[in-house]
Amino acid sequence: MTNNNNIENSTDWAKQAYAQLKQKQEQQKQEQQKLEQQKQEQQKLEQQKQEQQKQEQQKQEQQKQEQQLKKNDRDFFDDSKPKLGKFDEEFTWSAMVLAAQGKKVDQISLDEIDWLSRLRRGLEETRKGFVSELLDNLGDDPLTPETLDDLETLLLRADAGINSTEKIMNSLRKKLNEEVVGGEEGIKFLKQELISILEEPIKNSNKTILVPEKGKLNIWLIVGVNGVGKTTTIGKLAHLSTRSSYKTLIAAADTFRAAAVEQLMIWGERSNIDVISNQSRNADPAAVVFDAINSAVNRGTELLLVDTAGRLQNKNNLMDELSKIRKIIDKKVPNANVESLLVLDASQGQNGLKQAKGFSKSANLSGAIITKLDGTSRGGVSLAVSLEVNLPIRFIGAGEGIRDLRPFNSFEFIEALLADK
Ligand SMILES: Nc1nc2c(ncn2[C@@H]2O[C@H](COP(=O)(O)OP(=O)(O)OP(=O)(O)O)[C@@H](O)[C@H]2O)c(=O)[nH]1
Ligand SMILES: [Mg+2]
Repeated sequence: MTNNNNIENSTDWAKQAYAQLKQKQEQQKQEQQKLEQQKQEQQKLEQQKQEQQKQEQQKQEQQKQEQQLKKNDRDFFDDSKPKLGKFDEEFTWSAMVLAAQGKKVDQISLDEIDWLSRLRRGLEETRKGFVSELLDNLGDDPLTPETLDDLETLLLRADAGINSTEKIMNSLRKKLNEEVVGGEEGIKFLKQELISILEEPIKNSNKTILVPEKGKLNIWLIVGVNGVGKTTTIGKLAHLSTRSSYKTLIAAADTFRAAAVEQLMIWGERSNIDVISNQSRNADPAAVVFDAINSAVNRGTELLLVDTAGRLQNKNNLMDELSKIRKIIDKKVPNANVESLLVLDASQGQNGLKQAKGFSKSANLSGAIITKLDGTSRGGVSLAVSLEVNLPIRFIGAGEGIRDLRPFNSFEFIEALLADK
């Protein structure tokens, strides 16, 4: 009986255990099925997502291509983008000049080649009247006192000024007294002398090249008599500045000439830069600068370019106006880096030099910008500015386009000036 009971009990237990096992297995199966289902759903979702992403990518790719096509069209007409010139004589020359400065091929940008070609073309007039004749006279023969006399005349004709010419001639005569100087060597020596004149004030300023200090307010006052190219230069500088990622702002402090603000607005628009102005007639220029400084400080501007009048009722007014502007700047933002840059029109030759002397007395100048080097035969005036007014040349302009201005480089300049040799 006891045994039977035991057997019955054990079969019950076995039955129960079996039933439980079955139930558990069923549960596991269901859970597995559920998991499988979830997994499948997830995979499906993943696939859908991938498909969507792929479609999105394709769409973006297509849009990019369309934009690029449109951009290519725009660039073709847009003068602000460099275009690859022909592999002509100019191109080779530009590459040579850059290589002579130690730049490797992969460091030379299209922009640089493009500029050097244009600079060379710009200086063509000066070169024709000066170098070509000089080279005709020199030939490959050694220098003689007579060829030096010719050189003297040519330097004066290119508006290098009496003092620079004399300095160069003295060095050449000294060299000639010491040794026989061949034609080619003479040109090399001449180039070195010319470069050293241009480099002297640059060296004295302790700044090889003028660049705004990042993360700080730099204010560049652009001054000069009327028509020399101040406003155009501001337009070109603004372009250079934004392209170099400086936060830039323009102050229209020429309130004397009616159309000045409008002209500046157009330049501002070209580079997407705001122009602070006061449209009312004969507004106070110093007040415009005051407002512009406020905006500059609020916006974290890094370069504020100030356009000034080239002509007022009389010359004293002009100088007074400039010193008033300067005082406001010094008082309001004493820690800003301030540059007072005199714009000189190369085609005015020695006349421009007189202006430089006049301004340097009262406008606290720190540098010069030579414009209109294209189409003048008086590019030599740059030498006179460096030697006689002791102003470092900071930029040169050779054309009316937005890209026709570059930081001054004496080596490039002299190579472009004496480009035939
Ligand atoms: N060829 C050439 N023309 C230039 C250059 N820079 C300026 N100009 C032209 O010179 C003329 C006068 O230029 P502006 O920039 O208005 O001169 P500005 O000094 O601001 O003149 P004011 O405001 O009247 O004092 C314009 O026709 C410019 O296009 C240059 O580098 N080359
Ligand atoms: Mg102007």
